[in-house]
Amino acid sequence: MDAVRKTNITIIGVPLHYGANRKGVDLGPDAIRGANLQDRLEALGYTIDDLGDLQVNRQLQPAPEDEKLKYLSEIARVNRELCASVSAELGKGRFPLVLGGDHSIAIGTIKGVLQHIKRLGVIWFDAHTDVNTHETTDSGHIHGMSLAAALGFGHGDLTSIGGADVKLNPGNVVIIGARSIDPGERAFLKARGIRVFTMHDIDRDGMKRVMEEALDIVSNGTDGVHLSLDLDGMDPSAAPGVSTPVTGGLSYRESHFAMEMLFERNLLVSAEAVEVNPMLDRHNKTASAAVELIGSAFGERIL
Ligand code: B3U
Ligand code: MN
Ligand code: MN
Repeated sequence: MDAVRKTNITIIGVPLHYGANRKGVDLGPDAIRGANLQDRLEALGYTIDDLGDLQVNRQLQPAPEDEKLKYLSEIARVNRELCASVSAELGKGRFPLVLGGDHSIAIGTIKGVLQHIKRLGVIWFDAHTDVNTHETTDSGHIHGMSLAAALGFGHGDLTSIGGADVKLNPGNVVIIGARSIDPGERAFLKARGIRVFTMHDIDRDGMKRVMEEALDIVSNGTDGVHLSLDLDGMDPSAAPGVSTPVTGGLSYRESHFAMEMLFERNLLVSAEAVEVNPMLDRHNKTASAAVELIGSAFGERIL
Protein backbone atom coordinates (compact mmCIF):
# COMPACT_ATOMS: atom_id res chain seq x y z
CA MET A 1 0.00 0.00 0.00
CA ASP A 2 1.39 3.32 -0.99
CA ALA A 3 1.01 5.65 1.92
CA VAL A 4 1.70 9.24 2.51
CA ARG A 5 2.66 9.95 -0.95
CA LYS A 6 -1.07 9.96 -1.51
CA THR A 7 -1.96 13.41 -2.66
CA ASN A 8 -5.73 13.05 -2.41
CA ILE A 9 -7.16 13.56 1.05
CA THR A 10 -10.79 13.01 2.07
CA ILE A 11 -12.00 14.87 5.14
CA ILE A 12 -14.79 13.20 7.14
CA GLY A 13 -16.33 15.04 10.11
CA VAL A 14 -17.85 13.09 13.00
CA PRO A 15 -19.66 15.47 15.39
CA LEU A 16 -20.01 12.92 18.19
CA HIS A 17 -19.76 13.81 21.89
CA TYR A 18 -21.53 10.84 23.48
CA GLY A 19 -18.28 8.93 24.01
CA ALA A 20 -16.97 11.79 26.15
CA ASN A 21 -20.40 12.43 27.71
CA ARG A 22 -19.65 16.13 27.46
CA LYS A 23 -21.17 18.71 25.14
CA GLY A 24 -18.87 20.74 22.91
CA VAL A 25 -16.69 17.99 21.44
CA ASP A 26 -19.40 17.62 18.80
CA LEU A 27 -18.39 21.09 17.57
CA GLY A 28 -14.84 19.86 16.93
CA PRO A 29 -15.12 19.19 13.18
CA ASP A 30 -16.26 22.73 12.37
CA ALA A 31 -13.74 24.27 14.77
CA ILE A 32 -10.95 22.40 12.98
CA ARG A 33 -12.29 23.37 9.56
CA GLY A 34 -12.57 26.95 10.81
CA ALA A 35 -8.87 26.91 11.67
CA ASN A 36 -8.20 26.60 7.90
CA LEU A 37 -7.37 22.94 7.62
CA GLN A 38 -8.17 22.74 3.93
CA ASP A 39 -6.14 25.82 2.91
CA ARG A 40 -3.20 24.58 4.89
CA LEU A 41 -3.20 21.17 3.22
CA GLU A 42 -3.80 22.63 -0.24
CA ALA A 43 -0.79 24.90 0.27
CA LEU A 44 1.25 21.73 0.75
CA GLY A 45 0.07 20.44 -2.61
CA TYR A 46 -2.69 18.06 -1.56
CA THR A 47 -6.08 17.84 -3.22
CA ILE A 48 -8.93 17.86 -0.70
CA ASP A 49 -12.46 16.51 -0.80
CA ASP A 50 -14.52 17.37 2.29
CA LEU A 51 -17.47 14.97 2.65
CA GLY A 52 -19.00 17.05 5.46
CA ASP A 53 -20.22 15.46 8.66
CA LEU A 54 -21.80 12.10 9.46
CA GLN A 55 -25.28 12.40 10.97
CA VAL A 56 -25.47 12.05 14.74
CA ASN A 57 -28.74 11.88 16.72
CA ARG A 58 -28.64 14.94 18.95
CA GLN A 59 -31.77 14.11 20.98
CA LEU A 60 -30.75 11.18 23.17
CA GLN A 61 -31.96 10.98 26.76
CA PRO A 62 -29.14 11.33 29.32
CA ALA A 63 -27.49 8.01 30.16
CA PRO A 64 -27.85 6.73 33.74
CA GLU A 65 -24.91 7.65 35.95
CA ASP A 66 -23.96 4.03 36.68
CA GLU A 67 -24.22 2.88 33.02
CA LYS A 68 -20.93 1.25 31.95
CA LEU A 69 -21.44 1.74 28.21
CA LYS A 70 -23.04 5.16 27.96
CA TYR A 71 -24.82 5.77 24.61
CA LEU A 72 -23.55 2.45 23.23
CA SER A 73 -26.10 2.02 20.45
CA GLU A 74 -25.65 5.50 18.89
CA ILE A 75 -21.86 5.33 19.23
CA ALA A 76 -21.84 1.88 17.58
CA ARG A 77 -24.14 3.07 14.78
CA VAL A 78 -22.05 6.15 13.97
CA ASN A 79 -18.85 4.10 14.07
CA ARG A 80 -20.29 1.53 11.65
CA GLU A 81 -21.02 4.34 9.22
CA LEU A 82 -17.59 5.82 9.72
CA CYS A 83 -15.97 2.43 9.15
CA ALA A 84 -17.82 2.11 5.82
CA SER A 85 -16.93 5.65 4.75
CA VAL A 86 -13.23 5.32 5.63
CA SER A 87 -13.06 1.98 3.85
CA ALA A 88 -14.75 3.41 0.73
CA GLU A 89 -12.30 6.33 0.55
CA LEU A 90 -9.27 4.07 0.94
CA GLY A 91 -10.77 1.87 -1.76
CA LYS A 92 -10.64 4.88 -4.10
CA GLY A 93 -6.97 5.35 -3.28
CA ARG A 94 -7.60 8.36 -1.08
CA PHE A 95 -6.23 9.27 2.35
CA PRO A 96 -8.97 9.46 5.03
CA LEU A 97 -8.55 12.36 7.47
CA VAL A 98 -11.24 12.10 10.16
CA LEU A 99 -12.22 15.04 12.38
CA GLY A 100 -13.78 14.31 15.76
CA GLY A 101 -15.68 14.29 17.83
CA ASP A 102 -14.60 12.31 20.84
CA HIS A 103 -12.03 9.53 20.69
CA SER A 104 -14.65 6.75 20.42
CA ILE A 105 -14.60 7.46 16.67
CA ALA A 106 -11.19 5.78 16.45
CA ILE A 107 -13.06 2.46 16.43
CA GLY A 108 -14.77 3.26 13.14
CA THR A 109 -11.73 4.88 11.59
CA ILE A 110 -9.33 2.06 12.43
CA LYS A 111 -11.78 -0.72 11.53
CA GLY A 112 -12.31 1.01 8.19
CA VAL A 113 -8.58 1.19 7.50
CA LEU A 114 -8.14 -2.45 8.54
CA GLN A 115 -10.51 -3.49 5.71
CA HIS A 116 -7.68 -2.58 3.32
CA ILE A 117 -4.51 -2.75 5.39
CA LYS A 118 -4.51 -5.86 7.54
CA ARG A 119 -1.13 -5.24 9.06
CA LEU A 120 -1.66 -1.72 10.35
CA GLY A 121 0.60 0.19 12.76
CA VAL A 122 -0.99 2.79 15.05
CA ILE A 123 0.45 5.84 16.78
CA TRP A 124 -1.91 6.74 19.62
CA PHE A 125 -1.02 10.26 20.77
CA ASP A 126 -2.90 10.78 24.05
CA ALA A 127 -2.74 11.70 27.75
CA HIS A 128 -4.81 8.55 28.29
CA THR A 129 -4.46 5.02 26.93
CA ASP A 130 -8.13 4.29 26.12
CA VAL A 131 -7.86 0.57 26.84
CA ASN A 132 -10.73 0.27 29.29
CA THR A 133 -13.63 -2.08 28.62
CA HIS A 134 -17.10 -2.06 30.18
CA GLU A 135 -15.60 -4.42 32.76
CA THR A 136 -12.84 -2.05 33.91
CA THR A 137 -14.23 1.45 33.25
CA ASP A 138 -15.13 3.75 36.10
CA SER A 139 -16.77 6.45 33.99
CA GLY A 140 -18.67 4.34 31.43
CA HIS A 141 -17.36 6.74 28.76
CA ILE A 142 -16.69 4.86 25.55
CA HIS A 143 -13.94 7.27 24.44
CA GLY A 144 -11.85 5.56 27.14
CA MET A 145 -12.45 2.15 25.48
CA SER A 146 -11.72 2.77 21.80
CA LEU A 147 -8.19 1.40 21.56
CA ALA A 148 -9.26 -1.74 23.43
CA ALA A 149 -12.14 -2.19 20.97
CA ALA A 150 -9.85 -1.78 17.95
CA LEU A 151 -7.65 -4.49 19.48
CA GLY A 152 -10.70 -6.79 19.76
CA PHE A 153 -11.54 -6.34 23.46
CA GLY A 154 -14.76 -5.04 24.99
CA HIS A 155 -18.43 -5.11 24.09
CA GLY A 156 -19.42 -7.06 20.98
CA ASP A 157 -21.35 -4.11 19.52
CA LEU A 158 -18.01 -2.26 19.33
CA THR A 159 -15.59 -5.09 18.53
CA SER A 160 -17.84 -6.46 15.75
CA ILE A 161 -17.72 -3.21 13.73
CA GLY A 162 -16.16 -4.05 10.37
CA GLY A 163 -15.85 -7.72 11.44
CA ALA A 164 -14.99 -9.20 14.85
CA ASP A 165 -11.87 -10.87 13.47
CA VAL A 166 -10.63 -7.58 11.95
CA LYS A 167 -8.42 -6.08 14.62
CA LEU A 168 -5.11 -4.49 15.45
CA ASN A 169 -2.09 -6.47 16.58
CA PRO A 170 -1.00 -5.10 19.98
CA GLY A 171 2.64 -5.39 18.88
CA ASN A 172 2.01 -2.79 16.16
CA VAL A 173 0.59 -0.11 18.48
CA VAL A 174 2.43 2.59 20.42
CA ILE A 175 0.98 5.16 22.81
CA ILE A 176 2.76 8.49 23.19
CA GLY A 177 2.26 11.11 25.91
CA ALA A 178 0.39 8.98 28.47
CA ARG A 179 0.07 10.32 32.00
CA SER A 180 -3.37 9.20 33.16
CA ILE A 181 -3.79 5.42 33.22
CA ASP A 182 -6.48 3.56 35.20
CA PRO A 183 -5.58 0.41 37.19
CA GLY A 184 -7.47 -1.89 34.81
CA GLU A 185 -5.75 -0.26 31.85
CA ARG A 186 -2.32 -0.80 33.40
CA ALA A 187 -3.06 -4.52 33.68
CA PHE A 188 -4.38 -4.62 30.09
CA LEU A 189 -1.31 -2.87 28.65
CA LYS A 190 1.07 -5.17 30.52
CA ALA A 191 -0.82 -8.34 29.59
CA ARG A 192 -0.79 -7.44 25.87
CA GLY A 193 2.71 -6.00 25.83
CA ILE A 194 1.63 -2.66 24.33
CA ARG A 195 4.48 -0.16 24.19
CA VAL A 196 3.55 2.99 26.09
CA PHE A 197 5.85 6.00 25.97
CA THR A 198 4.76 7.90 29.07
CA MET A 199 5.64 11.50 29.87
CA HIS A 200 8.33 10.05 32.13
CA ASP A 201 9.95 8.31 29.15
CA ILE A 202 9.77 11.51 27.09
CA ASP A 203 11.28 13.58 29.93
CA ARG A 204 14.09 11.05 30.30
CA ASP A 205 14.93 10.20 26.70
CA GLY A 206 13.62 13.17 24.72
CA MET A 207 11.12 13.08 21.86
CA LYS A 208 13.75 12.26 19.25
CA ARG A 209 14.70 8.94 20.82
CA VAL A 210 11.13 8.12 21.73
CA MET A 211 9.86 8.72 18.18
CA GLU A 212 12.73 6.77 16.62
CA GLU A 213 11.78 3.76 18.70
CA ALA A 214 8.05 4.31 18.22
CA LEU A 215 8.40 4.57 14.44
CA ASP A 216 10.52 1.41 14.34
CA ILE A 217 7.79 -0.46 16.23
CA VAL A 218 4.83 0.72 14.13
CA SER A 219 6.64 0.18 10.83
CA ASN A 220 8.04 -3.26 11.62
CA GLY A 221 5.99 -5.86 9.71
CA THR A 222 3.21 -3.45 8.79
CA ASP A 223 1.93 -2.01 5.51
CA GLY A 224 1.02 1.46 6.76
CA VAL A 225 0.48 3.53 9.89
CA HIS A 226 -2.58 5.31 11.28
CA LEU A 227 -2.20 8.44 13.42
CA SER A 228 -4.79 8.81 16.17
CA LEU A 229 -4.22 12.32 17.47
CA ASP A 230 -6.01 13.07 20.75
CA LEU A 231 -5.34 16.75 21.41
CA ASP A 232 -5.27 16.15 25.16
CA GLY A 233 -1.87 14.53 24.60
CA MET A 234 -0.55 18.08 24.40
CA ASP A 235 -0.13 20.10 27.56
CA PRO A 236 -3.27 22.10 28.43
CA SER A 237 -1.22 25.31 28.04
CA ALA A 238 -0.91 24.48 24.33
CA ALA A 239 -4.31 22.79 23.91
CA PRO A 240 -6.76 23.97 26.60
CA GLY A 241 -9.94 23.13 24.70
CA VAL A 242 -10.27 19.40 25.36
CA SER A 243 -12.88 17.48 27.33
CA THR A 244 -10.47 15.93 29.83
CA PRO A 245 -7.28 18.04 30.22
CA VAL A 246 -4.38 16.51 32.16
CA THR A 247 -1.45 18.64 33.31
CA GLY A 248 2.15 17.74 32.49
CA GLY A 249 1.68 17.02 28.80
CA LEU A 250 3.65 17.37 25.59
CA SER A 251 4.85 20.84 24.73
CA TYR A 252 3.97 22.55 21.48
CA ARG A 253 7.41 21.85 20.01
CA GLU A 254 7.67 18.28 21.28
CA SER A 255 4.35 17.55 19.61
CA HIS A 256 5.40 19.17 16.35
CA PHE A 257 8.75 17.43 16.34
CA ALA A 258 6.96 14.09 16.69
CA MET A 259 4.76 14.93 13.68
CA GLU A 260 7.75 16.09 11.63
CA MET A 261 9.59 12.85 12.35
CA LEU A 262 6.47 10.91 11.39
CA PHE A 263 6.30 12.66 8.02
CA GLU A 264 9.97 11.98 7.34
CA ARG A 265 9.36 8.22 7.60
CA ASN A 266 6.60 8.35 5.01
CA LEU A 267 4.36 5.79 6.70
CA LEU A 268 0.93 7.36 7.13
CA VAL A 269 -2.14 5.90 5.43
CA SER A 270 -4.83 7.59 7.56
CA ALA A 271 -5.23 10.03 10.45
CA GLU A 272 -7.75 11.49 12.84
CA ALA A 273 -7.80 14.48 15.21
CA VAL A 274 -10.11 14.12 18.20
CA GLU A 275 -11.34 15.63 21.48
CA VAL A 276 -11.19 19.27 20.35
CA ASN A 277 -13.85 21.05 22.43
CA PRO A 278 -14.35 24.67 21.30
CA MET A 279 -16.72 25.33 24.23
CA LEU A 280 -13.76 24.95 26.60
CA ASP A 281 -11.23 26.64 24.30
CA ARG A 282 -9.85 30.16 23.94
CA HIS A 283 -9.75 31.76 20.48
CA ASN A 284 -9.95 28.34 18.80
CA LYS A 285 -6.42 27.64 20.05
CA THR A 286 -6.86 23.88 20.29
CA ALA A 287 -8.40 23.49 16.83
CA SER A 288 -5.55 25.63 15.50
CA ALA A 289 -3.04 23.40 17.26
CA ALA A 290 -4.73 20.39 15.64
CA VAL A 291 -4.41 21.96 12.18
CA GLU A 292 -0.79 22.92 12.80
CA LEU A 293 0.09 19.40 13.97
CA ILE A 294 -1.67 17.90 10.95
CA GLY A 295 0.32 20.34 8.80
CA SER A 296 3.59 19.02 10.26
CA ALA A 297 2.48 15.41 9.82
CA PHE A 298 1.79 16.19 6.14
CA GLY A 299 5.10 17.82 5.42
CA GLU A 300 5.02 21.43 6.53
CA ARG A 301 8.48 22.70 7.45
CA ILE A 302 9.76 25.80 9.25
CA LEU A 303 12.36 26.48 6.56
N1 B3U B 1 -9.49 6.66 31.64
C1 B3U B 1 -10.64 7.48 31.96
C2 B3U B 1 -10.45 8.90 31.51
C3 B3U B 1 -10.37 9.20 30.07
C4 B3U B 1 -10.06 8.40 29.02
N2 B3U B 1 -10.07 9.13 27.93
C5 B3U B 1 -10.36 10.34 28.27
N3 B3U B 1 -10.57 10.40 29.55
N4 B3U B 1 -10.42 11.40 27.44
C6 B3U B 1 -11.92 6.85 31.39
O1 B3U B 1 -12.97 7.48 31.51
O2 B3U B 1 -11.86 5.74 30.86
MN1 MN C 1 -8.11 9.45 23.86
MN1 MN D 1 -7.17 11.60 25.98
